[in-house]
Amino acid sequence: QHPYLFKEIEANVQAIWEESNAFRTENQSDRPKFYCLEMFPYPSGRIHMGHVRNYSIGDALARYKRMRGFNVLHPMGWDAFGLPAENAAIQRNIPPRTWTIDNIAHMKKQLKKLGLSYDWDREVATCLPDYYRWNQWLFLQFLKRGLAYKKGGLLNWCDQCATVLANEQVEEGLCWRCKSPVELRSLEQWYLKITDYAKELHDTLKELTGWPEKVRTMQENWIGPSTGAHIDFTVAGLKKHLTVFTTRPDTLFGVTFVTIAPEHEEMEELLSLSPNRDLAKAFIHETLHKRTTERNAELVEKEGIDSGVRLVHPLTGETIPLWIGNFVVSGYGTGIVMGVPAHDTRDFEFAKKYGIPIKTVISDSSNNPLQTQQEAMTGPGILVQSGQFDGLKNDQAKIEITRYLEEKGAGRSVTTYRLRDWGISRQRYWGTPIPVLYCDGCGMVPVPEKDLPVLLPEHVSFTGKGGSPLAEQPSFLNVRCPQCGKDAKRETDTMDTFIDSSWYFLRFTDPKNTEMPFDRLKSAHWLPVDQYVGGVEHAILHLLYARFFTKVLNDIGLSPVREPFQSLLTQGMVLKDGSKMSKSKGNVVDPDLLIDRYGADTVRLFTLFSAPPDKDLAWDDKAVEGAYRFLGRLFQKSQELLTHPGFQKRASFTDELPSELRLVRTKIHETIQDVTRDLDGDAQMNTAIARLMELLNTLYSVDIQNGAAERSVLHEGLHVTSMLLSPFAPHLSQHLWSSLGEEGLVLNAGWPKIDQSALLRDVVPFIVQVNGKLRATLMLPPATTEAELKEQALQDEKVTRVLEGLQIRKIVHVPGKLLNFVAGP
Ligand code: ANZ
Ligand code: ZN
Repeated sequence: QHPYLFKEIEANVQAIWEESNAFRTENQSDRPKFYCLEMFPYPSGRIHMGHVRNYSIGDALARYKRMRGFNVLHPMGWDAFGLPAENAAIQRNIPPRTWTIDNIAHMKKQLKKLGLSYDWDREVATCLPDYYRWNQWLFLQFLKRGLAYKKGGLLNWCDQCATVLANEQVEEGLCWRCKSPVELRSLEQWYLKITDYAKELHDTLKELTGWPEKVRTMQENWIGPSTGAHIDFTVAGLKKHLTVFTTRPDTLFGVTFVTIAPEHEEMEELLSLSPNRDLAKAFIHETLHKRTTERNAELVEKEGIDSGVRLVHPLTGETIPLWIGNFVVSGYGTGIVMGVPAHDTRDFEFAKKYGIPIKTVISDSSNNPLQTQQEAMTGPGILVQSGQFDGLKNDQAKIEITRYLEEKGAGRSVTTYRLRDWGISRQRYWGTPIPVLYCDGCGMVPVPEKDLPVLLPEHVSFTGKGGSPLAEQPSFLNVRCPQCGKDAKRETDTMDTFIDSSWYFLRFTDPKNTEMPFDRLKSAHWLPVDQYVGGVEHAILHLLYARFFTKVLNDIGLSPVREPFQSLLTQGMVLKDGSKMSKSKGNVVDPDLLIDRYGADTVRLFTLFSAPPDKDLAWDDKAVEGAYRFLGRLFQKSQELLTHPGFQKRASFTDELPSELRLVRTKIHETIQDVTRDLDGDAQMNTAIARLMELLNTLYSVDIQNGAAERSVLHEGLHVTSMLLSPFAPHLSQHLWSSLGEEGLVLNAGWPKIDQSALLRDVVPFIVQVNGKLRATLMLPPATTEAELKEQALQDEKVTRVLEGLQIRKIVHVPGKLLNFVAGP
């Protein structure tokens, strides 16, 4: 018995990796590149099983590709800005920086204990000035190009987190982070113009064939394209028009009112000519107040008021009243909607409530124009009461009416997107300061590039009352205007931390650059990321922002590509007792304890073996034990060989092997073939590992006491196993590799070659029984006849021994399988 001393083995192997700088990646290489990336973690304090799974999958791919001859870039870093650090500061009086840096140190140790093959020389932490200065620099580039702007408006506000949230961060009216209800507040903040890229972000989704379909669909829905028309309504008495967005230009002749969002930018000017001004203003005030208290615009009862402003219908010249309505969303379309009560349910209810006329312009087969006085007719039909367009099918009318409007200059076809600009201001401390300042004389002034980084002050006090501590910090706040030299104030908002992760994959290609965020040539060598691995919870936000940044950086001439991630693997969740493993559910398994008890290889192997990477993984203590037992048995069998007095390094075969051993070799080489297929295809690591388990079972049938041939075959089997297993259980594999007499790292050994001649299954096992009891297994060609089989069987000593003194009475033969001697005295 040879106990599997995983602690010793893992410590030794990790020391070898460390000493030989095994995971360092050079930018220059004559091998093809492969960029393997896992989503970098937030340094919350400890690694959890979700991390372990994510990183075990990525590491297996990185190691596999490396063995297959690629120059692999496999970096790791820390998404290190964010709220928990500030909460820790408030609760425990530790500076956010200290808390974060300590956590990073601890988690890095944990990752190293897992034996992950990261090039730590490329480590980045986004909270350090050498990283975030480039956030600032990039922000200035966005600003120069009009892709960053400041705007006032109603924003999602989480009181608990005391910060603004992007729309993406509000889930069913609740804060994505703390789950408390989100309110609307009127604030000024900075935006990035992601909407400028909405079309491309949408249209190129279909080219991302290496992404899971479900992630592409989620992005598609998020960007939310909608085709229709912009139609202009002239404002009576003003030399201007209001533009509506509609998906139903075919209903244009049925417009009886137009509705504008209460917070619309043009409201002041419009109301200036309204006799209804005071009432309208009161309505607006009340509506916006209700929105903040009732929190969710969609849940509020539809209400409106006639603004008193009058518009002119672009085709009929009729006078159309402009209403202000609480149901019009200010950030969608143009924030102004044409009301067609006969054919839109919401408009119908609104018209009924306020006594607005209902005019039918589409008729279905029943041909009764009165029906729309009872309910809206939203289906297809033929145009009526629509002038020259009468009689057209409404689908055709969409095209014709839009074309006519285009000729008249009163409309055009458009595709709008649900996607809004990305609000990036956060009223928090632990983030990248937005590099602008405000001067009484010069207005908003960007911080000159040479003055970057705008450093986060180290010593700030946290009151816990919300609001940015930066605004309370005079040494930070007060500066001189770089343009006129007068007193000025810094911007105190910091950037959404999603900015940090929107370009970190580019920084990894050149992480120490002090002149630029990254070198163009280096990024051109490595991008796109060949394989990205991470949680599906990032399917929308992070991946969309990263795509957006990549496109902008490409337009700036920095990024070599327009799409950052060639292939995406979204791993499933780790479940325990049927629900997601999470602190709040109190069902977490601590990876440290597991590593201590079973070793890193077992933990990694379990997470990879128990489910395909993209499926949920149910925690199962028995399966952990199973992974552990497998590694122990592998170790045991190898020790049996290594301690045998006849053990030779690099055993080779005598030319003719007995048939059982030939079959073992077939299994060995089939395993190479199958594992390779599993990994090249859909990264089916679970089946790859299952095959290695089967192979070990076969190797256990080899009895090395029998002779040198057995020892040679076992040697080959273990040698191949040490290579095939090394992406999954790298420590034991490396240990085995060295024990079997190989030099250096198995990681650099290439991938095992298939011996085609071993693959030919020229013989199959035949079972020989005497009176139903197994006495021998003979390896013979499948077509062996009964007579040949009998002849072979009667030459086998194990069979003849039991037949001694007996008469053969009958022979049962199952062709290709079995021979049973029925014998008696
Ligand atoms: C007239 C009309 C007639 C409409 C009809 C529909 C049916 P999707 O498909 O989601 O893009 N709309 C436009 N902007 C809006 C806003 N900011 N807030 C609320 N509603 C808005 O929806 C587009 C339709 O939603 C548009 O087409 C407009 O109403 C409304 F029989 O215009 B429709
Ligand atoms: Zn100035």
